[in-house]
Amino acid sequence: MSGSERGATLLTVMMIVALMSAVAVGVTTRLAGSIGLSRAASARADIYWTARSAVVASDAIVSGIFVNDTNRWPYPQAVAPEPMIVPLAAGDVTILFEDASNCFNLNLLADAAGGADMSQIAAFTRLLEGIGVDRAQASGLASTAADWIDADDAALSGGAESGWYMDTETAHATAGTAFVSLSELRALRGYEPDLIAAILPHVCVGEPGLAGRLNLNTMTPEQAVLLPAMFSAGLDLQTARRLIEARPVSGWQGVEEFLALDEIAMIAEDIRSPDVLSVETSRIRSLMTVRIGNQKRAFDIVFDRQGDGSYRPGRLEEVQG
Ligand SMILES: [Ca+2]
Repeated sequence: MSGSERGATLLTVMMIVALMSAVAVGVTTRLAGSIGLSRAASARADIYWTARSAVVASDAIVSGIFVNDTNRWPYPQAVAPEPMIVPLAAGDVTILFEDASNCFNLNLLADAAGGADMSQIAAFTRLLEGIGVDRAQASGLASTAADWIDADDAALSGGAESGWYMDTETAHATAGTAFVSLSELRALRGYEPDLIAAILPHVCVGEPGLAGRLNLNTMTPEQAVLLPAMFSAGLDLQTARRLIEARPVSGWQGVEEFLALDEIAMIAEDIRSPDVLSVETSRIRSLMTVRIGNQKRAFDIVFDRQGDGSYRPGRLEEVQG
């Protein structure tokens, strides 16, 4: 795609947001008048419909442009300037794209048949240890998360199944199926608010069975905890952090270059999982902030890269606080 074509696509996308939003807002305003909705309720509806428009626009950008590029972050400013601000009649919407590849997909804790995946549970345990949870507790928390989505009713060692939750104040069952939202973590045994806050920057709810890959070139030192967790138990956190901090300015040209580093090459091959590494993007997050009148709300949607290189949108979620 040429530069002028990209510019045209971007313009189209901005038109989509502005037009769809104008139509939606027109509808809710009329609706509000006819059924007596308050002005505040009407603004809330306008914000929601504007966010939906922004999703359509984000999808158009991600599927129409990103796929045709090299898929290396950052994308050229002409394709996805950041942030992209679309003015609206009564406010504006800001769209910001981020590489969201660097996370542990909680839905890998159970396989396609609904069975708990012990190697992924071990990986999640290492991740929890990496953020400061002690080993015994980390193992139980990882099992608890696997029990939440696995198909059976038998609790893993240290885990918890419906029987345990039924006895709690807000009796509920485990999901028994893949996580739909990270907000579900609040319902899990032992997942206290402080712990969830520490975990959230490192986990994601990806498509079940879709093993997203880490992007070595966008990984921050804080995210380096994902390397001992997902790539190799033989790599310690301090070394992982140091390697990310010492990354070449223009990034590693390929995974091979990273694997050839002394600290990595010395790790036995049978305890390495190079398949989780990449220098490309596998997830893109679109953060959409909608401002209408004096109300402002933020939403996000994540696009997961499929085997054929295309990106599939996940679920629109409101970003809290
Ligand atoms: Ca279970």
